[in-house]
Amino acid sequence: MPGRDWFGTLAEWSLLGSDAVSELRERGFAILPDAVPSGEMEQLTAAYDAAVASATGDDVSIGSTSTRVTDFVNRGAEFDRLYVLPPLLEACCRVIARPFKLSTLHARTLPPGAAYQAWHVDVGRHAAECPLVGFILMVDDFRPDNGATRFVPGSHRWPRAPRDSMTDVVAEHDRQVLACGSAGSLLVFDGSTWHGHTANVSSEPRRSLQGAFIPRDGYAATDFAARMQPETRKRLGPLARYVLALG
Ligand SMILES: O=C(O)CCC(=O)C(=O)O
Repeated sequence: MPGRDWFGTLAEWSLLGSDAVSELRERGFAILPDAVPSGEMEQLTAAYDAAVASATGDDVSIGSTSTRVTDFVNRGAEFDRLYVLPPLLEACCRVIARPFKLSTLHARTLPPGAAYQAWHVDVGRHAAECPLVGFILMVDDFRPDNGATRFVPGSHRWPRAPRDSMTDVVAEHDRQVLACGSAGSLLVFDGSTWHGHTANVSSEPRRSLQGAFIPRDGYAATDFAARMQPETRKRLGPLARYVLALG
């Protein structure tokens, strides 16, 4: 028996709101406040800290401006809803416009003192993984002083990536805007939009959960089938199984 046509089902959803739809289309990104209600953030933040603290080995990468911990599909039930949030999946339908799957879900913490990240796009224009939808759940408020993500609105339609267009890839761009929001807000963006985090000059870390969706025939950066833990598998509903491209 053929599986359910999840893409067809999701493509009929209309939960994003017209402002977010037009921001995503015209600017290349949108901020969805309260994607996780404020009353649930304390528990999610505690789960984030515990998961990051217990991660080991190759799952942890300490970069020059942030620390990343991979695979939040398998780090607790608190994170299960993040990659099946209906407005996020609707954004995927709109931007990717064909069946898609999750490619990554990780934590990214910017410590105090983190420098600007270079302007970049998340996918090459001709890659099988394009279009890509990126998302960032703000675990802390994103503010101008703690490293809020910056974007160049409309740059998702530009033919060239920042490194092919700028001599200084951390310099301010005259059209840049900061994506600020309260903890629990979800930043959704077309991965071809120029972006990067700003500097964290505050005294606290800026925590976030980030991921990407790609066309279903693209190469996922995380092999969720191979990493799947039995306790995670037991929790997955049919939509999560579709999104994770599990057989
Ligand atoms: O953490 C952020 O604000 C952006 C991170 C990002 O764009 C990336 O790591 O590719």
